[in-house]
Amino acid sequence: MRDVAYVALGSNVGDRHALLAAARDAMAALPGSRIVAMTEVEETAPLGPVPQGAFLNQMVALETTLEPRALLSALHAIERASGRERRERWGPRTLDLDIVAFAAQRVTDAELVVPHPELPNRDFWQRELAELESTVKS
Ligand code: PH2
Ligand code: MG
Ligand code: MG
Repeated sequence: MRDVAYVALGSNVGDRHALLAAARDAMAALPGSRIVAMTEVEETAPLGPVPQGAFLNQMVALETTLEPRALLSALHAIERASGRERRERWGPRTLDLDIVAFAAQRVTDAELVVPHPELPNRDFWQRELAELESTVKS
């Protein structure tokens, strides 16, 4: 089945614009997948307990035939290809790719919760998601 996943991109280490661009290219190259809408890239102050540099954030609407868990492992592979090392929770990262929402699907297991549990706490995700949903549905 073809569905639309809403994927948040974030980077606060390295060449942030280039890292987001490479991530968009890699997502568009996933099997059965294409980017059908994307927001502007915006700079946001770091959220959470760890003092760190500002993030570039963006969200894309990815039409895909991949199931949510298959998409998650593909996104993790793209993160690893960016040089990301999983060190500190909420800490600085070259690239973070989070599934914020996935059509009308709900997922709750040890590896993946969709819609993303941080969605209620992130104004910029709510704004970006609303913008993309209205583009995709119109
Ligand atoms: N991601 C985090 C922690 N803090 N802050 C901003 N502004 N943007 C993020 O994407 C972000 C964050 C952990 O995933
Ligand atoms: Mg994240
Ligand atoms: Mg993440």
